[in-house]
Amino acid sequence: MRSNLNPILLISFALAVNSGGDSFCQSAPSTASRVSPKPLVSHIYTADPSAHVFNGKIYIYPSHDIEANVPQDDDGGHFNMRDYHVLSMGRIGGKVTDHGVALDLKDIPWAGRQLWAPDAAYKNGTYYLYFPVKDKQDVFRLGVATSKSPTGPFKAQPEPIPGSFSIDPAVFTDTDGASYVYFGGIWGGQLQRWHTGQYEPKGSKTDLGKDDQPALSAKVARLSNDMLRFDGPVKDVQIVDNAGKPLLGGDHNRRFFEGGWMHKYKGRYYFSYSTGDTHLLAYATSKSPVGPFTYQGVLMNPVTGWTTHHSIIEFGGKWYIFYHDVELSGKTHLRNVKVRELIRKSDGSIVTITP
Ligand code: FUB
Repeated sequence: MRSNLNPILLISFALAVNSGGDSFCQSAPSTASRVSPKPLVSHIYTADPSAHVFNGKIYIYPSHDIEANVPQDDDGGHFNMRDYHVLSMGRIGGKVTDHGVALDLKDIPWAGRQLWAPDAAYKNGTYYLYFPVKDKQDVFRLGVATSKSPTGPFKAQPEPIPGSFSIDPAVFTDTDGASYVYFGGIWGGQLQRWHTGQYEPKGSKTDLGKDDQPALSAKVARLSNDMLRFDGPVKDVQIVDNAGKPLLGGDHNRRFFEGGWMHKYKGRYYFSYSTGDTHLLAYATSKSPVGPFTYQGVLMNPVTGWTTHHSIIEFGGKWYIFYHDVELSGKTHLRNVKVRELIRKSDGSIVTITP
């Protein structure tokens, strides 16, 4: 994630028509509805919405954007968020409730600054809030906090998740009960600083590698039974093209940048993500939750604002995408969350949304 100001981006891109790997039968999706929904709330700025259905109700775990008057820099220093609020709604289009502060930076013993995009999960009577924040050495780590309520307040664990790094955790629980956390983000998300397996404090965008070499991958780790640790090694979320070749670092229209999300539809695993500097939400599919994933196409064209970040849920027999733009503020670090229906073709491929 970086700091460019709020362009309204019109970017042309190629939609993949796949014939190999995990592929769809139908041709590239057409463009979905052009009717733009309204922000879900306007009394605070919210972004990076991770939505879940708990007990028949929709809960949204967003970032809480604030004007912290931090100058923009290339590492996203102006995204200087300090707490999380949880939103809920009984139905799409219904009243949205803000449940207030669910976790505050000051109550995370190891945290330094910048509470970025969170996610949540539920297991055995406990709700888990996963979050990225820079530690006191200014290195992004993933933390976890727990509550007996989906709206918190959440109590943070005293230390980050051991072996965690970078940003944007997204937790997916499979139909067999196994939970996985997908994470990572390049540039301001520091993923490139871990390309040797150790943290390189002077790491920069040059560590992204060469344009003709495989792109940096998002990461995935299985979660332990208590949901508080990684259970096993951190693995690459490899994304390949329809010939089975890894996407390259120079393929900015298709390669992973940040904001990963996993959902399952008719037995197939859909890994979706932001392409960052090309401002697309793209997706890739696999027969396994840990991939490799075959690139399929674009979920959503660029929104207003530099960042684009989303989640996908099923509710009441329909599928929805939660995302953000900057309709309320016009500023790239003061965002607002929205929701709209996600339309699929009969083969499971997703119709591209143009916001
Ligand atoms: O909200 C801060 C960062 O902006 C998130 O972690 C990224 O995904 C981007 O949306």
